[in-house]
Amino acid sequence: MELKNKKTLVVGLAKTGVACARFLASKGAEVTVTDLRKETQLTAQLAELANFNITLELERHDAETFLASDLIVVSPGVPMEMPQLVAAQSAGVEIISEIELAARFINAPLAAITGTNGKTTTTTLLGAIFKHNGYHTFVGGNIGNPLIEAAESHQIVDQVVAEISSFQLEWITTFRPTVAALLNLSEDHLDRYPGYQDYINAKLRIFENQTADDFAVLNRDDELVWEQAGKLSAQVFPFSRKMELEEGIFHKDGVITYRHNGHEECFPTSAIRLQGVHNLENIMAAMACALLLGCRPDETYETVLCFEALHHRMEFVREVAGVRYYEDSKATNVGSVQKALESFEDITLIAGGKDKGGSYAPLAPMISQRVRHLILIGEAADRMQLELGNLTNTKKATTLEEAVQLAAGLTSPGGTVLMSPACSSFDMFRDYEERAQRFIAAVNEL
Ligand code: UMA
Ligand code: ADP
Repeated sequence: MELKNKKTLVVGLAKTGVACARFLASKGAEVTVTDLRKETQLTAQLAELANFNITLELERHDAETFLASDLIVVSPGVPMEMPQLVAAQSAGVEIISEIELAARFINAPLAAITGTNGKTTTTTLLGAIFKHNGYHTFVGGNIGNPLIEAAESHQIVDQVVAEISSFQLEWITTFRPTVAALLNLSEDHLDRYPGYQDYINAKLRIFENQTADDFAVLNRDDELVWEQAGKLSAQVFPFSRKMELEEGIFHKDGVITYRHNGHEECFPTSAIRLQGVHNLENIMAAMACALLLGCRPDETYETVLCFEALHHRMEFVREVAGVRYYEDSKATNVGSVQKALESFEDITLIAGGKDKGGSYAPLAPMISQRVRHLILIGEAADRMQLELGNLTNTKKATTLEEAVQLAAGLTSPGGTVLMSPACSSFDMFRDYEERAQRFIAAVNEL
């Protein structure tokens, strides 16, 4: 792809925008960056671009600039239906996402991980497996560092592992992973998409440019995921916790078995540190990607055995007066909370936050069975109360600290206090990490 002297427009100036602007400028493109925020809110980003010749259009998105561009690169946080983008698309301007731009400049095999939950855990584990197998590995994407940094890097890269969100897939045209994994599907991001099917359709685009030379690693146990198997051009490689597979990777009687082209490898699970059935799925998906891309079984298994849970995903905080406190701040949708509730009994659940527009009703059976007290916080509290409030003893709290105090007073020894919000954090906190730290601090105060 030739970028020299091309009129390019980068929409959004946060992590993605900065990395894209830098990349495009270094390739000789004429770069304009536009963001709705003010200069004073963007000092850190602007400092990173100080050495580049870049035109800024801040506090606005000028339709004329969009129309006058040869190429527009869109940040994941920018909605597809923005009128300036729609007009530019109708006028025939090429519009791509950052992962599309990156993929055009990456020569190494690309393993791309998507799904509603488990992306970061699986991506991190897969990156660790490649590294332990001796590959120079770039790990990035939705996990935090833009994929374009893999293309920008002047170092050798043998394998690229990318966590991919639905937002990043919205503007792809040729993005083609050598191995693409779809971990699961459940409702999320309905504040961005008109309906659940639109969210699913965006996710499925990860397979759209694959051919029979590539692999699609699919969750055999997730009905919505498995429905796609017959529609894909890639070779389908299933993973399952529930059934034995002739071709694929599955868990049965404490052993993970990998079967591919008549070859079989077995890996006992008893010494694996990562707990929870959902993590078994993440492990199988990561192992499948690694082994399909040429990793050695021994090194792959060694990495899995050593791998510990990532922070803020069902993490144990402390035991106080016989009550165990867990924080699961990264559980920002119903699917992830469901897995957390499956992992404990006699639960006091602290949930709520910024509502993402989905239904909380799928949590009802687990709440009835396992949640003794439900404490609701944040903007979503009223809607959650309507949908779930008659199932168990339900209270509201105005702050997270108050919720922790309430939980401590209500929970009997032997019980578990779990913060697993089913919502994003932006109504009360900077991000899920700050929410986690505030919970930990409140528990430590007890
Ligand atoms: N902006 C505009 N106009 C708009 C909307 C936004 O100018 O109409 C500007 C904002 O003012 C802001 C910038 O765009 O300055 C924000 O861009 P961004 O939200 O794309 O932020 P980045 O820092 O570039 O982060 C993105 C991903 N963000 C989102 O998908 C919302 C990060 O995922 C990702 O780590 C990063 O790129 C690197 O690839 C975050 C995320 O929340 C963690 N992802 C969602 C999730 O995991 O659930 C999908
Ligand atoms: P993502 O990057 O997709 O958000 P994470 O690995 O960060 O995934 O985990 C986010 C939340 O989902 C955590 O609460 C975690 O316990 C839960 N989780 C992790 N893996 C799975 C899975 N395979 N299925 C359902 N929930 C999961």
